[in-house]
Order: sequence, then structure tokens, then C-alpha cells
Amino acid sequence: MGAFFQLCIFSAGLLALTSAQSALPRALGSVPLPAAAFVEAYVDQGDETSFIGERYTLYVSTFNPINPTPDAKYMLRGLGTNFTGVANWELQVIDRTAQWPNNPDQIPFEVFNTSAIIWTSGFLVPPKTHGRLEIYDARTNPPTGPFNIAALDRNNDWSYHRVLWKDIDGDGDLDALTARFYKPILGATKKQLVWLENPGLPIDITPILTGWVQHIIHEDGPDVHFRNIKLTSGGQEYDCIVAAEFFNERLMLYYSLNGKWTDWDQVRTIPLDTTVGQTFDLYVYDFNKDGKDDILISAYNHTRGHVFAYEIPENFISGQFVKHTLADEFIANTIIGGQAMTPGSPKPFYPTKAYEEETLPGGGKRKPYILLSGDDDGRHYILEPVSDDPTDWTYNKHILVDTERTTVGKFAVGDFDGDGYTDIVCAGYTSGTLYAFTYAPE
Ligand SMILES: *[C@@H]1O[C@H](CO)[C@@H](O)[C@H](O)[C@H]1NC(C)=O
Ligand SMILES: *[C@@H]1O[C@H](CO)[C@@H](O)[C@H](O)[C@H]1NC(C)=O
Ligand SMILES: *[C@@H]1O[C@H](CO)[C@@H](O)[C@H](O)[C@H]1NC(C)=O
Ligand SMILES: [Ca+2]
Ligand SMILES: [Ca+2]
Ligand SMILES: [Ca+2]
Ligand SMILES: [Ca+2]
Repeated sequence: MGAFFQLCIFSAGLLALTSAQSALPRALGSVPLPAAAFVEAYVDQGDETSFIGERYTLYVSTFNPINPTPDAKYMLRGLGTNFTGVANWELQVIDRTAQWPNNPDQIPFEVFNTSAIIWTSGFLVPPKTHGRLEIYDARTNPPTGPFNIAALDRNNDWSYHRVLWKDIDGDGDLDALTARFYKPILGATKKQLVWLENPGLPIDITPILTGWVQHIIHEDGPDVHFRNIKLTSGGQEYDCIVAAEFFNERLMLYYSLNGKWTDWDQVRTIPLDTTVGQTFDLYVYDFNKDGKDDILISAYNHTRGHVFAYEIPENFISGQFVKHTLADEFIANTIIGGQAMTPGSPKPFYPTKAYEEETLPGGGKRKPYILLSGDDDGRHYILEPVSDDPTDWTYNKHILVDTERTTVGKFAVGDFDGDGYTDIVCAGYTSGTLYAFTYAPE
């Protein structure tokens, strides 16, 4: 009887073990791609019928900091058609039109009524300082473009990293809201929050010489990454911009009293954190699954890198943003003649669709994992929540890939072949390699 009882407990234990989620996905192999940096994968919009694996395109930026010629952008159509066959992927060059291309971002379908992307570019390193905002119609093969909507930039070499689509002037079309920076030979780095006015034309008749009319919203604040969210205070909703300010080394929240960003007199500021060092990227999501959004940032304090989360209080104006350290002890490799930092961009994800949809015994939901680029520490990471308790902010830090070289780029994450298991592509910049992973069992 005792032995039988023990046997039951033992097999129950085994069952629990086999159904537990493994933190790390299965490595599928790699494919060489010199200087692979920013990586994203998007589903073509406007065609909901064909196989999802066919509709995914992988986009990759590459750049050479020394060679003055523009850098190559790459793509792989049908990313999910043979995802496991990574060793045989044949990426195509899209073009060589931009200096130091950064992240390719998908444009909401309604902006041009087509599947479109915008590719930001430019960085601090001469001769790669003149950035562009290149838009493409991604439905066509090769993509139609680029059309540089920042073509008015003539004298200043602005670098761009992110564009959000928002109707700033209230005329019904979505305008391009962006942050940019420029380092003059003498004097302090300039930073601007700007919006580019959508002329309301089809994508392929963007004026080639002038692009879109530019309006400066604010100087000396947002410079690289920022997000737009709605937050409440005293029952009223405010339009807010949360900015990870790299040069000013602070996390800031701006909110507009009348909802018009063109009216800076009506904008108020809350410094969320001025002690974190160089903030790199940020993400807004309900990371601890308590039903309220949180702000996640990566930051480098010139010695060590960290990932922090801030809980947004019920009243964002009078309440306290409670800060948590999710991961620390990131150490940057030395870059000769350059400034290194770690970690890079974070992104939440679920290893499987079933895991995401699971309801816990208390009625709660699973917390997401976090994929994290280590940037100048040469590794990619997965941060695994230790528990699904919303009050517990501890994470296990797993190395997904250690390239054993100086710098890695970004990653793309999604279920690229639609089998319910999440897939990942991440870039080794110095190692010149794309690595593929899946949570699907063998
Ligand atoms: C997928 O890739 C594998 C490995 O590279 C290859 O052997 C196989 O023929 C490919 N399958 C298809 C359908 O292309
Ligand atoms: C997109 O389609 C909508 C609805 O048909 C239309 O109102 C809008 O003007 C179109 N926009 C563009 C840029 O073609
Ligand atoms: C950076 O972070 C490390 C580890 O958290 C800490 O020991 C160090 O004092 C910090 N340095 C600065 C300049 O804040
Ligand atoms: Ca508009
Ligand atoms: Ca307009
Ligand atoms: Ca939360
Ligand atoms: Ca999959």
C-alpha cells in the first residue's frame, strides 16, 4: 500500500516534469551573414489567406563602421516555409542606400493601405552619421522604394532609431513621430522629438527631394527610443510619451494636458529615473501579469548593465513608480576607439501558444519570458520568470547564445511557421552569423 502510494507520487512528479516548460529553445543551426545587426520579422499585411510561413519576411540590417559606402539591407521571404533549414537560407540584398541602417519597423496598414516598412538609419560614427527614414511597399518583390521621408535633412546629420505612427495634427492621417540626435563637431549633442507631416498620398508618390514637412516638438529630451501610452490620473486619461534618453542618461515621462503634442506649453514632465546611466531601449507590457502595464528598460551605467522594470501606479501623476531589478551584472567588451555598452533591446514573448493561453489555478495568467540582446557583451539572453506570482520580480538569466565575439545585434521572435511553438532568429554582429532556435520538440 505504502509502496503503491509512493509510486503514484513518483509518477505524478514525472508528469509534472514532462509538462514543465523548458526555458531555452532548441538550436536549429546558423547561417553566415557578415555584420548582421538589427533583425525583425513581419507578416505581410493585407493577405490573410496564404500559409503564415509564406507571409513572414525576415529583414536584416548590416553596417560597416569604416567603409564610407552605404550599407546593405537584407531580407528572406517565406521565413516560415523551411525554418529548420536555416543552414540553407538564402538572404537577398534589398539595396545599399543608407548609412548604418538601424531597426526596420512595420508601418500600420492604414497609413498607406499596403504592407509597408520604415527603415531608420544613421549613427554617431563618421562617415555613417547621415540617417534617413526610408519607407518601402513590402507587398512587392523586391520591395518598392526606398522613399526617404526625411529628405529635408540637408545640413544636419540626424540619426534615427524609431518611428511611431500618430495623427499629430488631427487631420485624420497618421504622421511619423520620431526622435533623433546629431553630434556637431563642436558643442553638445543635439536631440529632438519631431513629427513629419503625412501628405496623405499613396506610398510611391512621396516627394523625392523634400520628403515630408518636419516639425520640431521638443529639443534636448528624447533621442533614441520612446513609446506612446495612455495613462490615468484622477479618473482622467492622458496621452504620454515615455522616453529612454540615452544622452541625458535618464528615463522620462512626458504627458500632455490637452493631448496636443504641438503645444509644448501644455506638456508636463515626470523624471522617472535619473540614476540608471545610458538608457538603451524600453518596452511597455504587463510583465508581472497583475493586469497593469509596466515599463521595462535596459541601461548601462558605464561599468555594468541592468534590466529594470517600473510598475505604473494607479495615478501616474501622484503615485509611486516602484522599481525592480530583473537582471544585472552585464559587462561590456572593450571596443577599440569606440564606446561599448550592454545590454541592448528587450522583448517579452511566450515559448508556446498553449503556455500563453494557460489559465493558472487562481485564475491568473502566465508571465512572459524576456528575450534580451546583450549588445556589446556578445551574447543573447532569455530571462525566465522564477514564478507566476505578480509580487515576485526575480528572473533566471539564461544565455541563449554566446558568440564569443565582441558584439551581437538584435533578434526576431514569433511563431514563424504557425505550429504553436515560438521561433527565434538572433544576430551575431562580430561573428557575422544568424542563429535560429525553436521551442518545438524534435
Ligand atoms: C529545408 O531545408 C533542409 C535543410 O537545409 C533541406 O534539406 C530541405 O530540402 C528543405 N526543404 C524544403 C521543402 O525546401
Ligand atoms: C486607405 O483606405 C481608406 C478606406 O478605404 C481611405 O479612407 C484612405 O483614404 C486610404 N488611404 C490611403 C493613403 O490611400
Ligand atoms: C553601476 O552598477 C554597479 C552594479 O550594480 C554598481 O556597483 C556601480 O556602483 C554602478 N556605477 C555607477 C557609476 O553608478
Ligand atoms: Ca495627420
Ligand atoms: Ca496630413
Ligand atoms: Ca504589471
Ligand atoms: Ca514555430
